[in-house]
Amino acid sequence: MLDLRNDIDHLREIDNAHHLHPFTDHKSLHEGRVRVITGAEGVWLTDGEGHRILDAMSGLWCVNVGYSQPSLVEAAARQMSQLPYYNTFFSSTTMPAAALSERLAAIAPPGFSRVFYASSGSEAVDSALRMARVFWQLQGKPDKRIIVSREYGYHGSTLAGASAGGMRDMHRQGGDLPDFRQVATPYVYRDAGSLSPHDFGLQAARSLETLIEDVGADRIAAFIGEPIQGAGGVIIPPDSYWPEIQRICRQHDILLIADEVICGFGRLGEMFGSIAYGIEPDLMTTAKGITSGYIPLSALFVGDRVAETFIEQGGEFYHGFTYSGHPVACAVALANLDIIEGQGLVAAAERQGAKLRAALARTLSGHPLVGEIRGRGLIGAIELVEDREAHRFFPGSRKVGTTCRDFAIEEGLMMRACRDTMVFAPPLIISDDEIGEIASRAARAVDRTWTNLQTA
Ligand code: PXG
Repeated sequence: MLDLRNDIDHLREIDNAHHLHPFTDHKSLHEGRVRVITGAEGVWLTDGEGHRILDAMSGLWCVNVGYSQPSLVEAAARQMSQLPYYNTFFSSTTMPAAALSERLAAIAPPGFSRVFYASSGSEAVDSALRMARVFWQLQGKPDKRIIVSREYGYHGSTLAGASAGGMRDMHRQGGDLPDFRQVATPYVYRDAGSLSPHDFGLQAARSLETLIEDVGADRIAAFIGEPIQGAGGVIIPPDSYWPEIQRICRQHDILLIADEVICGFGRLGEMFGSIAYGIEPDLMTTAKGITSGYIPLSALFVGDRVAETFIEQGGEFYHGFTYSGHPVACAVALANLDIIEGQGLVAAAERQGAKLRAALARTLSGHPLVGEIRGRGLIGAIELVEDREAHRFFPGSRKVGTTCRDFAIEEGLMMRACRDTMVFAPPLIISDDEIGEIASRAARAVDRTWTNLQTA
């Protein structure tokens, strides 16, 4: 085998020649230079040039326990040597799949006793949507098919996930199945205007009620939403929002799906976002933090009302994946939960998140480019704006967000730009010193963006 570790340029060449990347402008990647990541430790990445980059994004919002946890590696190796694969179809199970199910049921919010496995967040969402529709078929209401989601929602990249999401670019590229509708999102900074956050939260939730009046509750299967919207720009709802959504769903008998793919497993300072916001969903999709990204796994938590309907009524649910309940992935998830619980990482998310927001306030509040710094637990955002008084954003053509992201990476900080909203979600193991590093590096990136705008 070739040893590519010492030949990063060769690695770039073969990658360029043979690898099409996800969510990528292929033309510009081919004209530019792919970033090679060669290793990672704790919260730090190492790139092909030997630079150390503080990963304030936990990869893609997933490496909750950080990059160097030997117990996850050992759990995978042990399971691989004992039983590397067996499926959970045709009345079979494996030890890790059964044990993880019991463990997940124990930490789930009340009303959840069962899980359904897949390998990605998108598959968990797809499973939730199909389960919701079949649930209504079993209830004798086959016309309840429509899935309602929100502007800027992200629910994955399969046809169903893209259709459920609120990203128009994904709809335009074929993710536009019938029977999907979008309603407003509670984006306080952008839209509240003179309304109090409380009143604005109620108003945003009631866009669901308006849609129900329009299409009829007898055609709507489910509402899906992230407790805090992640990929859409860390949109944090006012406290009035979720109780009102819950009321509307209950009143009209619409299933409520909490998409916890980012919020789940400690990110918000509670084990699940639904606990943080007092949501009582019927279905809950999780992935990412369930194994801290060490190996693909997702779990759809199925509420008792839905699960018991399937169990009592019988009839095959024609749905599942080769890797549903993969024993190696489940074994890693168990080791991952040992760390999250054993090291108190849920409480750490709350504690370190507050410190991170305070540190960012010290280095960035009052900066002419910064409209707002917001967050909950270890997820947050910095709004870069043209006019702080009017909450006015720059025109997209100025590319302020991606400019700031590129400066941040040069400063050794991995952040992500959602439009001009800089978002972060570092590993839950982040130390006080590393929090200080995020704040000072982010401030340098924002300063350089500001200087760049003055001279452009
Ligand atoms: N739901 C939510 C809430 C997510 O954030 C998915 C579903 C889909 O998960 P999979 O495992 O199929 O990717 C996600 C994924 C980004 C980014 O750049 C966000 C995600 C994935 C990739 C990139 O913010 N979220």
